[in-house]
Amino acid sequence: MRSPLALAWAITLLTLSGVAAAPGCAAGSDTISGSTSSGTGGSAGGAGGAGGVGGEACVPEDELCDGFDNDCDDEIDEDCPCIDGDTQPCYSGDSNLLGIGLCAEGEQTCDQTGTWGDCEGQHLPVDEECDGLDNDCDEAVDEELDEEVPVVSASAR
Ligand SMILES: [Ca+2]
Ligand SMILES: [Ca+2]
Ligand SMILES: [Ca+2]
Ligand SMILES: [Ca+2]
Repeated sequence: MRSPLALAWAITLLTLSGVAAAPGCAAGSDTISGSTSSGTGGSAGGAGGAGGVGGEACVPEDELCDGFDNDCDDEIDEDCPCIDGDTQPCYSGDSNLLGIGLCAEGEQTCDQTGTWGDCEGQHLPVDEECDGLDNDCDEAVDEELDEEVPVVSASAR
C-alpha cells in the first residue's frame, strides 16, 4: 500500500543525493578552467597627434582683415580699418537729421578686405508722405501736404 509513496521518497532522496554529490566534480572542473587572467591590454592610448601648433612655418599671404597675421610680419591686421565681421552704426545722409523724424542710422559690416559694406537699415530723408510721420526729417509732420498738421505751431509763435 505504501510502497508507491515509499518508492517515490526513495527516488527523491536518491535523486537529491545524486544531485548533491554531482556538483563536486562538475563544479570542480568548471572552477578550475575558469581562467581569470584579465587582459592587461589597451591602456596605453594614443599619445600622438599634438599637431603642429603653427607659427613655425608662416606662409606669407596677403593680409586679410581676419584677426590673423596673414603676411607673417607679426602684426595682425595692420592697415585694416576694420576686421571681418565688425559692425558699426552708419548713416550716409546729413548727420544733423539723425534722430529727427524717421531718419535713423543703420548698420554696416566690415569684410575681409577691411572695407565697410553698405549701410543697411538706415532711414534717409525722403519726400514727405501723408502718413502722420516726418518722412523728410524736418521736425514737421506731413507738412506741405493737403492735410497739414499744425505741428509747427509751437515754433511759430
Ligand atoms: Ca589678418
Ligand atoms: Ca601682418
Ligand atoms: Ca509724413
Ligand atoms: Ca517733414
